[in-house]
Amino acid sequence: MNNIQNSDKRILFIASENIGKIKEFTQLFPKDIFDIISQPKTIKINETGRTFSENARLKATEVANFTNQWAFADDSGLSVNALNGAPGIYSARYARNDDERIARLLKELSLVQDRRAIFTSALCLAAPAGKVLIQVEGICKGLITKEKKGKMGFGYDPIFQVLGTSLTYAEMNPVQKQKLSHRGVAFSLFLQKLDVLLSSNQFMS
Ligand code: ITT
Repeated sequence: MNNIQNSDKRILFIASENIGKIKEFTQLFPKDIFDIISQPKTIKINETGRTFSENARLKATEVANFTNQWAFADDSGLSVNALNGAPGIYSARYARNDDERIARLLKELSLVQDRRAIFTSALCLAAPAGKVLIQVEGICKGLITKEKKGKMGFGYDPIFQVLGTSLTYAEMNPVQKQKLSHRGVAFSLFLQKLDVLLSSNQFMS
């Protein structure tokens, strides 16, 4: 990562109300570049996009506009093969809370052999006033387990087993999850683009 002085640090709002995501991003972001702050509670964003990328863009630009600071958003979700990609962008709206979302998914798949699913994370960085500077997407392939396994993480973690491993996200420690997860993959692409941005004039404006 570029050599940036502390005095050049920018405030970065994480445009999210999801505590699990905010925790992961706080661990992922290089501490010397941004001071990370959670989205103001007064902002309510309607996720009207048709794709993960559109929704990430919407969240980042609205928070950047509102705060006149840098804003970063993640739109993510679980697309299940046997459900034609559902819940997909509606993953957060699939039921009222994590337990109910998991219960609904396991019920819908109770008689289904094909357990394949893909987790997607779309990330977006917007400059103050809302100009989009970075958009990337990462995925992780896996299988929906028949029951919950593991206690770590958040959301659908206990029922998403990463392809090529015997572990669900919830059985992985944060470092393991970062390495393999949709968000970890997207974030390493994001860091490559951020590095380029840091050397350009746009970061200083
Ligand atoms: P924000 O929009 O405020 O960021 P949200 O929870 O509504 O929070 P999304 O609209 O992106 O976020 O919905 C993502 C859904 O997928 C939500 O139910 C998450 O809990 C779940 N999810 C995303 N990443 C996950 C991960 O790494 N592990 C488990 N579940 C995840």
